[in-house]
Amino acid sequence: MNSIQMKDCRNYIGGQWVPPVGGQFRDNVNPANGKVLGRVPLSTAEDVNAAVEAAHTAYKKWRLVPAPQRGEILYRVGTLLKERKEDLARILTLEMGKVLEESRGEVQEAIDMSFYMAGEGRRLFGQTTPSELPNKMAMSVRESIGVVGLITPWNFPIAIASWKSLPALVAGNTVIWKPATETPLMAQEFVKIYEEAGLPAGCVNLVYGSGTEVGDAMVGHPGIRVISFTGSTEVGRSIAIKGGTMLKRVSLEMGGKNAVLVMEDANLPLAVDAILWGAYGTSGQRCTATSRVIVHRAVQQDLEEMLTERIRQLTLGDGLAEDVKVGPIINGTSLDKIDSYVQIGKQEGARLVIGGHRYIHPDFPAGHYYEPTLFSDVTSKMRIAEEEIFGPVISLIPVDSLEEAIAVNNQVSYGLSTGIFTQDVNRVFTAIRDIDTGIVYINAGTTGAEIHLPFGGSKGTGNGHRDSGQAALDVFTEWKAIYVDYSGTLQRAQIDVAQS
Ligand code: UN1
Repeated sequence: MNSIQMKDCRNYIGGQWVPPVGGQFRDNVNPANGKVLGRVPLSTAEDVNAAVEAAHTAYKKWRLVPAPQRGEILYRVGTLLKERKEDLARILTLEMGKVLEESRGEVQEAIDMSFYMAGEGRRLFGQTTPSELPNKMAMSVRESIGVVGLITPWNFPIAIASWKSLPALVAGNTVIWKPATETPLMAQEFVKIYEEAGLPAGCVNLVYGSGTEVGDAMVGHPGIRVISFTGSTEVGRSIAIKGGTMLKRVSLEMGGKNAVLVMEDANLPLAVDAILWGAYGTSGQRCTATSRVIVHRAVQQDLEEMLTERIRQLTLGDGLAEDVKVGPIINGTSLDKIDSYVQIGKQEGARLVIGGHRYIHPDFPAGHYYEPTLFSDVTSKMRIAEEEIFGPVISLIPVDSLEEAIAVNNQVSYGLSTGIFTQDVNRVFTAIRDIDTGIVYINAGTTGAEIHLPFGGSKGTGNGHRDSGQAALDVFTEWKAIYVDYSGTLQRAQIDVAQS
């Protein structure tokens, strides 16, 4: 049963597509209809060891390739992604479930990131600064670090992989990538593009498998200097602990409990559009999903009615169908978790306005669907207002002022993204100052980050690093400070400096 089959994905190590040493696989299932798309390797530490060895060999040369030339390869990656955008988007929907329009948007995110990081090949700016001594020059440069480990989630299988792999590579590192077991095809296609773009063998190595086996082996491998992880706070914390004892750089992007704040002067139709998109796009399976709506009591009823009316019109189904607005949930475990939170919400006394059940699709009974769900009269202490659900569930929390709205927004243990709807410029700037999340939107929902800005958050969401944007280079480079003394004498810093 475990012998290699046609539709099996393979690891990519040192430029070769190879089956996992232990020969174990599991099915890759389309969440929209339960159909098996192929199999994904369940690799072991042995595969990780081989990948690290290949990455080390490749690193010796790759670090010396001039960054503008590394950037050229990334530019070709962007061009190939662009040419194949439609095919890639279809594969993405097939194995992950998000609706086609969103899949296209996600592939576009990887295209944007490729061109952006290709340009970094000609920047990678350091600083020059005067020395305190005469005839001496001082500067700092970004240096590559070595072999880096990337652990990426299924909800944005190519965008997040692009946020991490492209800056790592342009900076001269080599990569071991463990994608989520739910989205192996997307990883395979992305790596094929790296291969075709001319990336030398061993610069990107793909090792499929579980977090407990492959992820753990990566974190524990002394040859991997950086771990960049996106996933749950629970797993992120354990990576930080283990990586920390080995003095690794660990960059974590974890959960969210994002809110849209709707003030009494808000443009309500606009807020409704944004909330629906933020909450039910990707079926709520985004770190940035809108999961709380903190609403001024004066407009609570209007907002609730407008949302309910629009939720009724949402079509659930296979994301490949153009009329479908809400796709499936990734798997049965996630579906159970979402439903258990809905039960908790009811027990806690929240008022279920609409939704609240699994949806059995008449054409796809084996698919995993959950009705877009809205709770109202939620209080900020309820678990549904505090914990990440990662599904299509919104909690409406009434408040009486901007100050209270911001306090409720900030009281959760996460800090990723917040949107606020108000027409008042004074409130806008107060909100920008006092909201404690890493991303703030004014008159827009909680999703829609662009790749050239830092992505990430505070508290339980992150540990101070950022994906994407210039900030991503900080994860994958080491600063080197360089002093060039051309005085021909011993000049002692701090001592041989003329005092005034
Ligand atoms: C995520 O949910 O993990 O801003 C990433 C957004 C997307 C990225 C989301 N551009 O919603």
